[in-house]
Amino acid sequence: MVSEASRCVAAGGAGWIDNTASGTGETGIEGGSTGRERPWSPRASGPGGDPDGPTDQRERESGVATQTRSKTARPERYKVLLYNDDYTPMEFVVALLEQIFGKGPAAATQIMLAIHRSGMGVAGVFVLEIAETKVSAVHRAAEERGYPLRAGLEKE
Ligand code: TYC
Repeated sequence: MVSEASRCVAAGGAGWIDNTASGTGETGIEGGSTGRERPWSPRASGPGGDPDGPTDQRERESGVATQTRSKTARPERYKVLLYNDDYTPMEFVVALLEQIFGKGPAAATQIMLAIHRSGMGVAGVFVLEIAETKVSAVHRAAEERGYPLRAGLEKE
């Protein structure tokens, strides 16, 4: 899922830009004020100007009427789960939590023991592509050594 973090918005009347300087050339975008344009329109000029003010395209071209949306899209995140088994050595799981998931020795040991006792545990939380890469890394490392350790994903 991808969505824009920001977009162009109309400067007119939004109240977040100092309109008093607009239309006088003080914006530094366009000089040649005729005094006829709406005060918030840095590009409208003279009798031929659009009385309705700037279009989105104008705002985009002016490069000034942008605003960061307060509502930012948050990518979905996924838990990477590790499952217990009877054969994978504890030290291997701890090393893997340190190397693949960036845990410190104490946290890695705690997570490993929680998995050992409860059957499953969360190794980390990531956006989907990273989570999938972590799962693959776990499976590859375990298979290289002939251990049956399994990892999986769960949407947060
Ligand atoms: N149960 C394993 C043992 O006793 C250790 C282990 C912990 C295995 C966590 C997998 O995800 C795991 N050697």
